[in-house]
Amino acid sequence: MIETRAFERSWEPKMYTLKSKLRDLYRHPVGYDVINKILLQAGLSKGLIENPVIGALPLSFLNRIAGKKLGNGFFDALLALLNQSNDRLDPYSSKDKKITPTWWKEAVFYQIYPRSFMDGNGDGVGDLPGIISKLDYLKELGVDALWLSPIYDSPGDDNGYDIRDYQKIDSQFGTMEDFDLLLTELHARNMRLVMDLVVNHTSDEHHWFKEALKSSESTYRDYYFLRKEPNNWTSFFSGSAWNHYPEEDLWGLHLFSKKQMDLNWENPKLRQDIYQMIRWWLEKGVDGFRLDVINYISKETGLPDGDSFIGNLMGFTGIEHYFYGPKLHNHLQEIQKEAFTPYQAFSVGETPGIGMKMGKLLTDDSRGELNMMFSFDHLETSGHARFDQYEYDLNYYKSYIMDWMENFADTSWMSLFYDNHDNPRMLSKVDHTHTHRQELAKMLAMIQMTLKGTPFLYQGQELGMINKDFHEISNFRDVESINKYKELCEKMPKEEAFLQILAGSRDHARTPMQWSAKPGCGFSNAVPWIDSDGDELVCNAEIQMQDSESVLSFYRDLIALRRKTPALIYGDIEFTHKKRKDILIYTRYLEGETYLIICNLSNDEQKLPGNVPVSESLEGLESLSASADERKGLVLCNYPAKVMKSLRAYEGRVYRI
Ligand code: ISL
Repeated sequence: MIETRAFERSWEPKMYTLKSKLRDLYRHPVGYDVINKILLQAGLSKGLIENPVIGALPLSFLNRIAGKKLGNGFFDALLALLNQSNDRLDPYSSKDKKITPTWWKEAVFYQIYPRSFMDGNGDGVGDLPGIISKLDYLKELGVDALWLSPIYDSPGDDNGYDIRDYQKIDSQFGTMEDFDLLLTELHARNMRLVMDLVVNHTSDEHHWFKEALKSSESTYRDYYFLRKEPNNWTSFFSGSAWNHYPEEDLWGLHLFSKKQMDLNWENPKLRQDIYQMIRWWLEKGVDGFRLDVINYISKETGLPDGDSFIGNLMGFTGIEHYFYGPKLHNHLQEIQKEAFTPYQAFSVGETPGIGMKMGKLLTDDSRGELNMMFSFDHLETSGHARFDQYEYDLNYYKSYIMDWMENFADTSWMSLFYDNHDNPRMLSKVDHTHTHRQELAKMLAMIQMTLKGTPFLYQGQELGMINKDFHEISNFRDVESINKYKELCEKMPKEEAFLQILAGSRDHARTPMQWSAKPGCGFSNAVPWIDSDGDELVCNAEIQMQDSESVLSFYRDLIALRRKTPALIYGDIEFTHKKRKDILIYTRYLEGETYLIICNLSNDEQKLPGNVPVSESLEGLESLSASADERKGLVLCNYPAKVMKSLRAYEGRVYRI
């Protein structure tokens, strides 16, 4: 057990009304996160509520701060969320809590999008034999665990997130024998496997749904939301969230594509079927799961209409009725008890819309729900959404990370990521021109590997892969991009619609992994299912493996450093120069061992602050080619040549002090 600082904040359970003071609501974990989310979406500062005058105002005053008409629906929804929860646990009262060391806190995870990783059978689509052929590459990089995006039998409407049969491997990816071999090969290398668990919805081709549609007598009818009337909820993939089935004159709920039908978690039989399926995979030896949109599984009884203000603000109508539903905690505890705990399975929840304090309620050690969660609040800066064309300011990331590192506490453990299969590449968001591609890639890596939490890399990130130069809408494959383009074209000129898709498309992260400069990127001998744009000629694993200065080599060095340095894993973290724009400075320390990390978050040269905690150890750092002693503790830097007393564009340094 490792001693850590305690977090304390008093929080009194009570009933909330329109007259409740903003600061009281802000003390409630749900109130805190929801109010922050609104401020974030509206591009307003989070400090606002902490202002004593504003904090003393009643909830109804939010109308004026948000500058828009919130309406009764909004207040009802917020008050219902606050009053509904039996979340009377104050996650911040945990004095003297300690970190329990665990493999997944020490591990570096690597996400594979199987369709785009490596094609073993030459059909243009990645597969399991392809993955097996690259395990040594991953081992050498220092990866401890893989998270595989879905490989189950699927019609492929959302690239596998629409599952037809949970216990079958999709023939595009291989066979169950291939899967078993993958697992054996991973375990033989002392690596672990985390599968994607998609249980908010199934494909409309799943036999449960087909049966459900057949008759009102079917056991499966109640496995889904099949109703005579739709409500006003909208889908994440454009349009209404309801599809009409004329055979039975019924409407079916799908928060995602028309072929992804939401499951009704109120039904105990459905839940048991799911647990059985999970146990079946755990019996096979898989080590855990990433739980797709798991915070959406509990929907408010009766599926009431969504509020239009919230719908406009968030871009999706109805979300307040399921992003943190009434039975979410019960369901998670049940999954844990029925399926995960007996196998000591690892779990990380994908939880869009969940902020820091609600995240804590989902992951606190004492809750028995999830080990970790993915929050997404760092992926766009305040006031921006994924399809906006803007440059990401890393100062926002600095404030986000300081907040989480200081307040998430040690009985919860943070996941650290920039890229995944649902987002454009972080490198491109920050630097549209890619002028400092290598340095920025390395600096982001340095931050990710030295913060307190578990890093998740996404395939290609270790090479510094960037967004793709898509030219026309036919280049895109993603159902979300295609639907959204159609929707936007009804409201604006095609060119403008295209630019939005180009800014936010998930396909930027789904092009072939760039193994080599060969046609097909060394990913496939055939024409890949989605094109690359020629970037593989300058950025690929083959070149980078031979280059000790490459982004790949830098990742390898950083991962190795993290692995052998307990201070970088379990050590405390402390930020200095918090208000200093463009510079991020923090230390990690444990049992007398201290590391100092200094990063320039901008593309301009920055003077090193004079009062860096250990300024004497920075003196005389003239040459990186000098011996270790002469370098006085400089462990890693993303620039090869001279060390100067200022920081170059996106320069990052790790010192041992
Ligand atoms: O891309 C989004 C929609 O605008 C994200 O909100 C994303 O859909 C959300 O994070 C949920 O993602 C997960 O579930 C989806 C699937 O399409 C994504 O690939 C998956 O990561 C439905 O299963």
